[in-house]
Amino acid sequence: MTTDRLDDLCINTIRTLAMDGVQKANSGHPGTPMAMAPVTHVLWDRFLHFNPANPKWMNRDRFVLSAGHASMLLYSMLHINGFDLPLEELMKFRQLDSKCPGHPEYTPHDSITPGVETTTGPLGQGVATSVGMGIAEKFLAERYNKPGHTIIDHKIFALCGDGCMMEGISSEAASLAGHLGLGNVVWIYDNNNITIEGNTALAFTEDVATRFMGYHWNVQRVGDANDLEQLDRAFAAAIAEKGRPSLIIVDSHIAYGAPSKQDTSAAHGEPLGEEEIRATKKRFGWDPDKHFHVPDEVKARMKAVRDRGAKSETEWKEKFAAYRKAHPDLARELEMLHDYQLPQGWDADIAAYPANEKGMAGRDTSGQVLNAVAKRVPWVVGGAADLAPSTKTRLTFEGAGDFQRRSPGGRNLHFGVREHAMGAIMNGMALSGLRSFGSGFLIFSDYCRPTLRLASLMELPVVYVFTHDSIGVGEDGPTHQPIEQIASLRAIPHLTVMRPADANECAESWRVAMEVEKYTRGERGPVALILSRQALPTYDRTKYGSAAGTRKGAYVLADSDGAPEVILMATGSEVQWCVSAHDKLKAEGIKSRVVSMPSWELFEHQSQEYRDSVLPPSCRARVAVEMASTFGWARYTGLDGRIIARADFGASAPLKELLKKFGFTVENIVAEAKALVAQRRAKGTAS
Ligand SMILES: Cc1ncc(C[n+]2csc(CCOP(=O)(O)OP(=O)(O)O)c2C)c(N)n1
Repeated sequence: MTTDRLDDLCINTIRTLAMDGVQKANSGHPGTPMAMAPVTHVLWDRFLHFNPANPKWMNRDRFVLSAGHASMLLYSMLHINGFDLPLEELMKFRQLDSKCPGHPEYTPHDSITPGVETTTGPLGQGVATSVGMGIAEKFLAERYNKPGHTIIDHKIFALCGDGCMMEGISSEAASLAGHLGLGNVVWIYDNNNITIEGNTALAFTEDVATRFMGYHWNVQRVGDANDLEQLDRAFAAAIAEKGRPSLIIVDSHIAYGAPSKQDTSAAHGEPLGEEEIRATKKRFGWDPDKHFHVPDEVKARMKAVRDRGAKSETEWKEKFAAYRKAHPDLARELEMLHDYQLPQGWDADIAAYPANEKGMAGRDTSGQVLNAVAKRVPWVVGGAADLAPSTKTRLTFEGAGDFQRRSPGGRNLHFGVREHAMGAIMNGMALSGLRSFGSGFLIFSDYCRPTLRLASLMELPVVYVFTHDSIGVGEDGPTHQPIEQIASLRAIPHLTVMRPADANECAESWRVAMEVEKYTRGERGPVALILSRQALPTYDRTKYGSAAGTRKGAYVLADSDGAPEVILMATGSEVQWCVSAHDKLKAEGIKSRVVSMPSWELFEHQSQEYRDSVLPPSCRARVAVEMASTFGWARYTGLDGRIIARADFGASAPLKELLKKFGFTVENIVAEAKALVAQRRAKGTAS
């Protein structure tokens, strides 16, 4: 058989599997897999280095399907290339517990689809994530390759459509990738002119090629998605380009081959229909009565692909064995980071902060702790969206340096004013084993929300440092004063939100951030540190509860003899007012308890017994204080409690005035607590 014929068979297998999968599920997106089948086939068959038997091979090339709706394309590719994804799974496309969910889903545990590199579906995320993978590859190659030992040299390919191109995040990420000269990143743009509402003429007439040239990308165009030789040349040229990322614009026809649905938006997201599928299969020389048909020649090829993959990895393993001999410590590091492990003693330099009434701003402590950790964990890499001087995230120890085109071993990444891409890039870096962090003002966490959500869905260990955490920013006014952000972050599953009250809680929060699975019963996921701009007193821990309580999410900081009559609970900068209120109440003969609650999520992971010991159910007089949205606090105050928080936006004024106006004062906390205690006493209940 000629290679041409085998190519055709593979391509049409991909197309027909996609048609059949979508038809059987009665939902999904057949058009793009049919159009892009030749493109992905040429890439995977001739250029991509992978081993289907080990989808986690460290130096594999990455393929990211940014157009996640075209998931049947990826599943078909994985199947015909010998991954552990049997046809039965493709037949269960979009069904409960199938390995072929509606959009590609990644988890670190390999539990869903072997070979899927990242979760995609929200358009633009995949391409932006690929830039993070590109940065990681450059960083790892720079740090770990040594003369005569090239251990890391993989490439990252991402396939996107008009939708990804329209989303702003692709512009942010492409701009940074161009600036950094990421020659290891190749995006393939499926230029089929069709989106859901119809032709792109409706809303997308920009010149994409010119735009990417402006970003300093190497831009090529393939005028026909079915021209395998043109595709071959374009991939070869993109791979040969070392100093710039590459964009290959491929003109294609959605639902290629479907007699009445080709080039229509109907083919984007609906099954083609039985009759149309029969007619299309006939055109491809397929038996229209056969479903999920994989010709024998394509099956036979699977073995060849498996053998090729095994050989690639074996050769690499031999290289790695020689590397291990020459550089045992570096080899160990690489293995460790690949498994998300941390080196022994990684937290040894984290300081214990002595009591200090004047204290430190949360962001300052965080900067110190981050530096202490990053110095000992060489694969901690990150930065800020142009706010490092404010978020205090700069790594300042000797040799930390900037990550730039000519210094890809630098640990400080300048994301630029691009919060959204920052989040996706952090995800891509984490997917390649780096411990990435990113930072910005809490108010702009909204700009990272989609990426934070994906990190949570994928349980990626990324750390967000959000500073300027409340109306405490004062004069900047309501545009910069977060209100609903903390509550909305708390609403994201698998995201651990931490708002420390003092320097030692902050140090503990970083410990949690680096090893979150230890404190969440094995659950990984991102951590968002919510930090103050203003100084917070450092508590005398011989007098107050131990800061180790931070790891449990909430703990008793200050207490009274005997059962409390009222509980004062707060997070972050508000805890200090509760402590002052506690002292005042004591002087008036009222027994109160102060509960510091740096993390609701961690608290919810504790046993009922522990939670009841901190917040005894019998004590219903409870006051919660947080300079943010009231939303959610009733969970802990109950119907009888009081919430001192904001149900509206802030205002532009000096902080002192705002605190008074909005009731964030010790006097107000005392007054609310006394009112509750008075009610209980009047009713004759102890608490
Ligand atoms: C952020 C985001 N917005 C909207 C959607 C819904 N959506 C899915 S596919 C699509 C159109 C994409 O068009 P294109 O990228 O050209 O894909 P094609 O039609 O070629 O398959 C839209 C709007 C989404 N998945 N993500």
